[in-house]
Amino acid sequence: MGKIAIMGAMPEEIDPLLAKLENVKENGYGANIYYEGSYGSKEVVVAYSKIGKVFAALTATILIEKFGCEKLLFSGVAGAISDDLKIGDLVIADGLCQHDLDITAFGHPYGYVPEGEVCIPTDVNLRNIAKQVAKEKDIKLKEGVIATGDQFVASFERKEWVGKTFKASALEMEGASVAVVCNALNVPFFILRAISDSADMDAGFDFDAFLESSAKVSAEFILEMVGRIEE
Ligand code: 3QA
Repeated sequence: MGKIAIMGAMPEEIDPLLAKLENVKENGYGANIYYEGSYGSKEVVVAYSKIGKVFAALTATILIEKFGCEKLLFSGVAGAISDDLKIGDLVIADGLCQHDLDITAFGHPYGYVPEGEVCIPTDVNLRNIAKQVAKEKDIKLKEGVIATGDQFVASFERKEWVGKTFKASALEMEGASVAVVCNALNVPFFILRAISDSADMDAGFDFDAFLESSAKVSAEFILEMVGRIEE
C-alpha cells in the first residue's frame, strides 16, 4: 500500500488533518513543510502549498516525486457557482479546468493550450469512495466541474462567465494545476471542496467568516475516505 498525499492550499485547510495525524515527522523542502505520518494503517504526507496554481503545482510535484506518494487527495474550500451549493456544502470535481488560461486570439477555446486539455478528469475509484462515504453518512455531495484560476473571484459577472464557459459548479485557485501534475505523472487524484462563499460581491466577507468551518467539513470527509482506500 503506497503513501497517500493530502494537500490543501492554506494552513486552515490542513490544520484539521494535522490534528488527527499520528507519528508526525516534519520535513522542510522547497520552501515548504511536509508532514509525514499515519492515519490508522495508512501512511500519508500532508502539506499546504500556499495560494494559487504555481505553488499548488510545485507542492503536488514534490509530494509525488520527492515523497513517493501514489495517490493525491486535495481538501479545501471553494466559491460556489451553482445555486444549489450553499456555504458548508461539499463538492467533488469530476473534472478540472483553468478558467484564466486564454489563447483564444489564435482560435482556441478558453482553457486550452496545444497538447493540453480543457478539462482533466479525476480518478473514478476515489470518486466512488467519496460517494460511498456520503451515502453511509447521509451527507449531501455534489459532483461537477471545478474551475481554477489565479484570481479570488468576487464578482457576479466573472462567476457567471466561468459557469457558462466551463459548465462549472464551483471555482477555486489550485485544483486544475494539481490535475495537470497528477495527470502527467499518472497519479490517481481527487479534489474535494466545501463551499466558503458564493464568489459574488459578498465573497471576501463570507470567505473570512466561513474558511475555518468549511475547511473542517472538507478535511473530516477526506479522513473518512482515507480509511476506505484499499489498494
Ligand atoms: C482564497 C483561497 C485560495 O487558496 C482559493 C481559497 C474560496 N472562495 C474562492 C473564490 N475565488 C477563488 N477561490 C476561492 N481558495 C485566497 S484569497 C484570501 C487570502 O487571505 C478557494 C476559494 N471566491 C489571506 C489573508 O490575507
